[in-house]
Amino acid sequence: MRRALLAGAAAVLAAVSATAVAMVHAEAATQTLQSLAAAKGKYFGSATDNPELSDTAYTAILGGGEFGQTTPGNSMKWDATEPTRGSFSFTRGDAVVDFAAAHNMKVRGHTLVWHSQLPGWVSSLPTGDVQAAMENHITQVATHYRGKVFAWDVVNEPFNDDGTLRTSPFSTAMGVGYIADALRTARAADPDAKLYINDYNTDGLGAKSDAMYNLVKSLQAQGVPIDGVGFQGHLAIQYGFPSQMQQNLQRFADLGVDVAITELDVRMVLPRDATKDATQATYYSNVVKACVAVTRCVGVTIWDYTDKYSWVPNTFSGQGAALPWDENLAKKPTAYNAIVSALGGVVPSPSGSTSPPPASSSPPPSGGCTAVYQVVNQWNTGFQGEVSVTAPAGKTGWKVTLTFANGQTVTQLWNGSYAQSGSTVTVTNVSWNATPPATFGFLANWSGTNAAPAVTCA
Ligand code: 9MR
Repeated sequence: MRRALLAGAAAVLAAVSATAVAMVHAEAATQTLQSLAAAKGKYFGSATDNPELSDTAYTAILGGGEFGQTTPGNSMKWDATEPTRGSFSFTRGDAVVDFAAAHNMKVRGHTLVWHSQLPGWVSSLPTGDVQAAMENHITQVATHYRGKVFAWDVVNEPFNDDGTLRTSPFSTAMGVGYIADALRTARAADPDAKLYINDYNTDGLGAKSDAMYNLVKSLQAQGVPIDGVGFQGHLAIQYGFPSQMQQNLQRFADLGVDVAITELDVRMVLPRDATKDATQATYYSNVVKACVAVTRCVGVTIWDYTDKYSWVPNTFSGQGAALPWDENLAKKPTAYNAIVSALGGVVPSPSGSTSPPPASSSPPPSGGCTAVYQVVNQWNTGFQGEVSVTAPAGKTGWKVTLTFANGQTVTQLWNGSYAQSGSTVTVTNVSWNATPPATFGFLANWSGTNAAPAVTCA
């Protein structure tokens, strides 16, 4: 009798936990950064660039539902669009626009007037000719992309860090008035695009954001079209989090302009470790929460989503690891889950493993390791899976088998070597991750049903 009762209770518990697992699965399949942001009336985006668009593993994630917005990192800048005077090239920018259109992403245009990535011919113009060149550039580029971008960074980085006006061919020729002229010219070329000024180190309260604030007020007083202010959000954990970011965004919103986080990344001094990752995650969380808390914050864009294509290591020697996906296109659970939580989402718990993580007092699992499988992203015909391998200290070398029931086929796998034979995928460690904990990721095709595989670890 007692045995029968216990067996019955165990069956009920098993059914309840199976339901819980199924719920987490359903949640994980539909919840993306974009879907969470959209539920709050915002977008979540990633910058991209043309060389990356030929990397199919990269584009599978970029266009796979996590992001509802993109910004071309370089291809709409002056040196790309008008390398010689009057001769315009839109091929690379158009490629980004086409990718975005095919994957349900909106585009921020970046950028019309900037002191950097400016072709030599602009810098050598006589001052009397700069205004005409600037107006023509804005008119041609904004007209070409009319209806294709929802916003323009019309002017980029107009200030020095102390809040004084940055010297550029434009400020030299026209003084601060170049900003009003640029905005008016952009409005005439594309009356529907939201017109932004965008800068870095303006994320928190301080002299530089005060300068931006005063500029916006003064433009509004002159009747100049200004719809938004972009806060780039290039942060570094070693320099501290910007002071009172939410209050800063709010004071701009209170002027009646939109605000956006336009180029977010959070770099660190390499190498990565768990403590730095945790600090980075709080930065991501704080930025996203600040945007969520400000109604007029329209969205957050990370400055590409993967360390594979980050600008950081090329600019700051010894620094990097700034993005929520690593250089192998694997999600960093710490940063990613922090963003998910900040957007009000449920952090997916590992599920689908045949061997749940052992309690600290349990004996070592048979085979000496535990593998936890999860789907981190899924779209029409493909999905991205991730497996975490843990083991008691002392184990070197691991082998995970995944046996799929629905014909799933792995097309690419990172942080492991793999072979697929029929329904069974066998994955072994690579030289540098032989000692658990280790995580590998993969892309696979599916159709019909995408049930979690049976998992073993040895
Ligand atoms: O991501 C861009 C990188 O590929 C370029 O080499 C760099 C050149 O200046 O510009 C990067 O993007 C910048 C953006 O346009 C404006 N804000 C700072 C960004 C990082 O440098």
